[in-house]
Amino acid sequence: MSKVLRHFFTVVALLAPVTTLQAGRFYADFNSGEPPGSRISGDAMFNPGAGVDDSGMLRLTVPDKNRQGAFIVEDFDEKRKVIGFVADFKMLIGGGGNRGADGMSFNFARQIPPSIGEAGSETGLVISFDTYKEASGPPEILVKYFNETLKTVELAKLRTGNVFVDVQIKLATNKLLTVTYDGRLLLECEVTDYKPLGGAEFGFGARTGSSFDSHVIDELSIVTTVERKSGPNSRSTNPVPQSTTVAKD
Ligand SMILES: [Ca+2]
Repeated sequence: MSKVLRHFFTVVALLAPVTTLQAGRFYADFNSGEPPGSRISGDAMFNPGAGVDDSGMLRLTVPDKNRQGAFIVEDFDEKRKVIGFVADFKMLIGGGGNRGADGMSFNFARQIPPSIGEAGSETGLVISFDTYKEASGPPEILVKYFNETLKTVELAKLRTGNVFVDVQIKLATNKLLTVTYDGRLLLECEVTDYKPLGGAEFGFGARTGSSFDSHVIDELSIVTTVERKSGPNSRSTNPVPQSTTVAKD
């Protein structure tokens, strides 16, 4: 290739708008209180010594009546649009006797309100773990997007007793949402209307009523894939993975 041609292609590469992908990361083991870049509300608290391997943990509710707690991870992608994510965490729901309630929610949404409970926010994507159904029927996992239910999966058992189970919630960049619970793929759902959210938050909520449970989270990891439109000043046409640990305590 001649020098002139090489120069031409270099200029084209620098000027063309290119979508690149970067990954942000949030991690919290809750061993030393509130992680930077997060907030709690309601009855949520950090308990030392009661989590995985007797480490600290995040307790959204105690096993008592009429409790509500939330934990919000603030945007760690500088308002860039999130086109996919993988959230891994340990979850414990139990301690409320034969009929626990009401469950908890995982949210990726804008301006998550503090009282989301198990139903979740109406401003984005929600995976709801609804355990109250155990009183009159099987418990359910629901996928909702802007308050529209996209998928419901009934389970024989959703409460975990006094043990933590591994949960993974993944939104692939092709809009396929998967929920893996205790090593089993429980749910697949294509979120066809998903539009990449910028400036959104991740959050957990839980609630109890006349029936109740402990709702607990530990060892939370969230990795995002974000869209970035590079402009004329871009010097790279390749995806540039970048890991940013916002909180690791
Ligand atoms: Ca911990």
